[in-house]
Order: sequence, then C-alpha cells, then structure tokens
Amino acid sequence: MSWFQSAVVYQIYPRSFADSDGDGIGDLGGVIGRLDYLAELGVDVVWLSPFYPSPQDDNGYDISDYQDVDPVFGTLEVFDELLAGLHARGMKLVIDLVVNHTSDEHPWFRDPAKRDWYWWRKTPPNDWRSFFSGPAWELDPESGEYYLHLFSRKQPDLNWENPEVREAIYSMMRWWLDRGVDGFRMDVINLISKDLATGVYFNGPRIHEFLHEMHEAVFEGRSGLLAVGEMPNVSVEEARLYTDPARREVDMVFQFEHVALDQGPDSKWDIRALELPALKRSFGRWQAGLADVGWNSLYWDNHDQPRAVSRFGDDGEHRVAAAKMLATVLHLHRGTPYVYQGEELGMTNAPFNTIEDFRDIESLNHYAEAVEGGASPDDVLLALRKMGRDNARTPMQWTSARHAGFTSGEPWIPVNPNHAAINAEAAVADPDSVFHHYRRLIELRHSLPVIARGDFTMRLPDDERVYAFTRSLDGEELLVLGNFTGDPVVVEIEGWTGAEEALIGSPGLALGPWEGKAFRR
Ligand code: TEU
Repeated sequence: MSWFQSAVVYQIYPRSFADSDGDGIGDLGGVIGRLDYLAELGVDVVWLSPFYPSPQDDNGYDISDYQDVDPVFGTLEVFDELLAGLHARGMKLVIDLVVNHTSDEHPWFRDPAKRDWYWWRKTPPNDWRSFFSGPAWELDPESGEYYLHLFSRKQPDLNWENPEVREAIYSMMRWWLDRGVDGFRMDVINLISKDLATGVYFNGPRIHEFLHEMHEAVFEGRSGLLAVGEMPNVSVEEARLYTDPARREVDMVFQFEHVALDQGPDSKWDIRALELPALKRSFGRWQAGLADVGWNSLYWDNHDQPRAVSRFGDDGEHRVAAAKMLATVLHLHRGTPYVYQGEELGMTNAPFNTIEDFRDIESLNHYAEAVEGGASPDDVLLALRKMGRDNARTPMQWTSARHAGFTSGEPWIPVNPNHAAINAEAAVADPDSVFHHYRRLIELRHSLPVIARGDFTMRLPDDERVYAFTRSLDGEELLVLGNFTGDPVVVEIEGWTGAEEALIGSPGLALGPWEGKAFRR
C-alpha cells in the first residue's frame, strides 16, 4: 500500500479560488486564507494549478518562467507560506508541471542557441491540428520557419528528443522538490514523445523511456511524493505500464474515457446523451484493468470539465441529492478521488448568455472557427454552455454576499448568480449539506481499509437507472448504489437485503430520486 491509495486530493484553480488583494483574480494569499476550510473537509493533498509567470493566454498553462510566481498570484515567499500552512495542517502540496510546452514568451523560445529546444521546420511536415482549433504549425514571421503548438499559438511544444530540454526540466523539478513540494500533476505528459514521420504524439515511441528517466533523475531517493500523469487518449493497457510501481514511471494517470462518453468521436462539442451502462462499462474496465497492478485516479470534475452535478446529475430540484450520490459512487471506488474546488458544494454550470461571457481560449477559438465555417452561432453557444471549460472556472462561491465573497473587486469572470443559495458558508453550517457528505466520505476512506484496498465488482451492469457495485476485503463487504434518475427505484441485488449496516443513507434497497446509498457487512 502506498500513502496515496487512502488519500483524497483537492484541486485548486488559483485564478478562481479566492482573491486576497482585490484585483478580481484569485491568488495564493487567498488560498492561505482558506486552509482551515480545506482541513475541515479532510483532504490529504492539494493540487495547485499553475501560478507561475505567464501571459495567461491559457490561464497559466503557458509558462514563461518555471521557477517563480506570477505577480498576479503573489511571490515565492507567499508560496512558501502557503506550503508551510498546508504542511502544518498535515496536507501535502502537488503542483502542476506543464512541460509539453512553454509560453512563447519564455526566454528559451527566443534564444537562438535553443532553436532545437522546440519543433521548428521550414514547412509543416504534417497536418496536425491544435486542440484549440486551427493548424498546429505556426509560421514565425521573424525566421520564416514554422513551429509546433498542439495547444495555443502561444504554447510552443518543447522538443523532448533534446537531452538538454529534459535535463533543464528535471533540474527545475528537483528545485521544487528541494523547496518542499510533495509532487507534480504532469500536464498532458503522454504527449512529450512525438514522431513527426508517423504522426504519433499520444503515447509516443519514447514516452516510457522519458518518464522512467524523469523518475530516476527527479524522484529517486525521495519518499512520500506523488506523480500524477494527465494522459489524454491513454488506454487501460498503457496505463498498466505507466502506473506499474516496478516500472518507476508515474503513480497514477488522469484518463479521459468516461468524460468523452457524452461527446462525439471527433469533437467534444458534438454533445451526445450519456447512457449509464456505457459509464459503468468504462469505470468497470478501468477498475478491472488496474486491479492487480497500477492505480486509478477517480474524478468527475476539474478545471477542464463542466460541473459534474450539471453534466452527470441534476442541477435543479434534486441538486443536493445528485451531488451527494455522484460523490458516494465515485469516492467508494478503488483509486484516489479528486475533488475539484466547488464540487464539494454541488456548484453548477453557470449561465453564459453571449460569446462575450466566455473567457477560455479553447471555447473562443472554437466559436470563431465554427461560425466562420458556417455554423449557427446559437448552436455553437449551446455546446459551449454545456461543455465549455469556463463552467468550472467561475469563482468559488464562499458566501451569499457580493461576488460570493471571492473578491472585493470586479471578478475576472462573473460569479454564478446561484451563489446566494450555493456557498461554503451555508454548506459548512448545514450538517446535511453536500460539503459534510464529502467530509464523511473522506473520513470513511481514511477509516475503512476496504475502501482503499478492497477489490471491486460491478453489479447490474446493464441497468440503465442504477449504478451498483460491491467492494470486499478480508471478509468485509460494501454495497454501493446510485440512482441516476429523477424517479424512485427499488433495487434487487443478490445476497443483499438493505438490512445491512447503512454507511450512507437509510436502510432498504429503495432509492429516492438521484439518491446514493452504501451498506457494510
Ligand atoms: O489539458 C489537456 C487536455 O487534454 C485538454 O485539452 C482537454 O482535452 C480539453 O481541455 C477538454 O476540453 C491540459 C490542461 O488541463 C488544460 O487546462 C490546458 O489547456 C492544456 O493541457 C494545455 O496545457
């Protein structure tokens, strides 16, 4: 057992978490002011999204200096105070490592001696497209050459074939670990090995070599750390290789299979109805695939995904029940659960009326390209409202006061008007709130080994209304149920009556609308 197998991680997107200086943008000082809130929730690790110097083209995932703090977020001294505050409360800090690409304003990009630290070609060698619309090869007027950017034009891809690049990254990582950081969430780390000839950049030919080399150069000889690889397009089979402790690559991966089930095969904006059996097949595949080797991350939400209760549950009449049910189902799986800021409040998608209400480069670029291509602006806006990343980036809702207590200034993105009812102050005061439900689930993970270490068996795989599974360890068993509909359901599970000890919810196998339950025997 590794320490992270009974841990829960809380993701903070600093821009939207808490603003301490009134400029309308969240900052590290704001996080420091909320450490007791995180300690009360009971999380073990904080994953902090980028706070480094950046032009903010992709809200900080375009880094121009890996070893400093952007003034908008604070200073290295404030960072050290935040780190000490987390450690004093028994929490670890994992920071975002964005090394597939830098900002085009990083000194490396304009350094003539570092031309081969990036992918420069006289003409585009392939027709790769950017994740943020348009071609992935950009003409640089100064040199007349093209450079690769799988994300925005201002995020040129680093050339990991160059050992100087790798050594510079490993040196930077060691610098942060020496400062006391407890690990890294590695942004799109399975894109760093690219083969321009074959057109491969997902899980490329040298990816395992690079990750093992990184592990040797950075983590060797240190303990209690966490390496989480964000890996779009990773399969279960590949994840077994990436997370097998004997291979010393990463501890767990963020995979995207379950958050693509309500999207078409070619575009996240091609929105499809989610079918519960498909969701259960996906989770079941990953639970079975990593049961004997490796480890799962468990998430519904992050800064790139719409709000879970709006997407997978009900954000209307049954919002509280649905938010609790989603938490129960996710947190009682085998793996490390991630709580995204506001998920523990049941925060919802926000009302975006016109394209001017959006901030995210991914959404703005898609809108421009789609409308240019003849799509109806209203149709594109419909997709942005449901699937856009800004849904997760509206400010954390602390109180019912102006701007939800997020800032004393003008927020960089409007606060969701429903903060009047959905906010941390009300939730912490209400023992029956989503917040305290998450706190109880986290306590259960800390106290019942069957949750962290037990095996997993999916039940009722084809049922279109109820998510059901069992866990077992050393004779102790759990039954977990989630009603994914707005109608009451009575469940039949062979060998279970509902008279067993109810860990979550009331006795009996009847489930109310969007209700989750858990039993132990
Ligand atoms: O996201 C990588 C990634 O795969 C996303 O492009 C995801 O597929 C998309 O956002 C879903 O809509 C990481 C970061 O989490 C994201 O915030 C960055 O924009 C991106 O990398 C580039 O650094």
